Amino acid sequence: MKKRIFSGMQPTNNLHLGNYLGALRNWVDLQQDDYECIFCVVDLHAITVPQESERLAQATREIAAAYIAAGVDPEKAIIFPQSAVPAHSQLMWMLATMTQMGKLERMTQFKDKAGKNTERVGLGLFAYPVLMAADILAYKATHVPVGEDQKQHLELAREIASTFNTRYKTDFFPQPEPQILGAATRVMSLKDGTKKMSKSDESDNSRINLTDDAEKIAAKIKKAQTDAEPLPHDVAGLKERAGADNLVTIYAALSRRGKADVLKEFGGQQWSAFKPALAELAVKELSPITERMSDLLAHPEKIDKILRDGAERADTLARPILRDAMDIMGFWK
Ligand code: AQP
Repeated sequence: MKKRIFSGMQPTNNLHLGNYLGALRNWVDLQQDDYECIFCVVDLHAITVPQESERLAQATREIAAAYIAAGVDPEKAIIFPQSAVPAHSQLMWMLATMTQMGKLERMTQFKDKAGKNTERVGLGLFAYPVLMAADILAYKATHVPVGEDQKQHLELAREIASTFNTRYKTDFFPQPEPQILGAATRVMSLKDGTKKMSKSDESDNSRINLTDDAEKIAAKIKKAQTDAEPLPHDVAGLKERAGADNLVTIYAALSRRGKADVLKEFGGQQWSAFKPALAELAVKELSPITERMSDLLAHPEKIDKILRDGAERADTLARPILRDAMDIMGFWK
């Protein structure tokens, strides 16, 4: 059987360098003949925190445009909005009935996003990992390329698949394999090297957006957190220097080199020499994507067609899998 890849991004804000290096660029690399690729814009996940209804559809188009601009080929891969395929929500409910609350309570993303306010957050935020399991299992996806922050959710998806299989004495759902690839599996905030770069960070200076122009990218990198020491000569010298480690990691990932190799070139130099080199590299990689994105967004009807066709293709794959799962559980038909 052909390997089947599933992954997605939330239309919560513009995509940033972390989304790109941790996931999107790997999706593009994985588009090979022996993989069937399904890339979803996970709008049902986005509404686990409040979204403006006037913005949601356009944000969905923008994420789809970013996928295509980065190199996802809509002729080969399926690109679609999660809300357009009902199997995601239906399977989620079925799987929710066999997911323990205790396991969901241990999810670090829930704890981070809920903060101290766990009594008042919505059920959707709590159940987010079950929907993610349904997203993957609705296609019997075998591989899931994600950043490191999604590893815990993916482990839970594997457990949920096992619970279903054990409960119904079947091998119906495969165990989806995480693919955490590249040098930058967890890109950190430019303002605080101990915090993940995130779309929802209040400070725009904490991240490089795929829509930032060259000037903005250079300005953000210039302001990025480092320390008073010059760049070290080896990777061990980055220990306890989160901001420094982050910038070297980003450079390594963008240039597809190892960190040791980067430090061979820049070790002993000042940040004032390294930062412009990093900015130049980031602009070289991102500006063609930004340009293609704005060309694509000038024709929203073309993006809508890709999303509609994608939804149809995704529905054709997911519908029979959902029905089979319902048959295994014994539902009327
Ligand atoms: N900082 C990061 N470094 C590497 N990979 C990352 N990803 C996210 N942040 C980083 C990966 O990008 C994919 C899509 O993420 P998402 O849209 O589902 O949302 P998220 O993981 O919650 O990322 P954000 O940017 O922090 O969004 P918000 O602020 O809306 O929650 C995933 O594969 C993720 O691993």
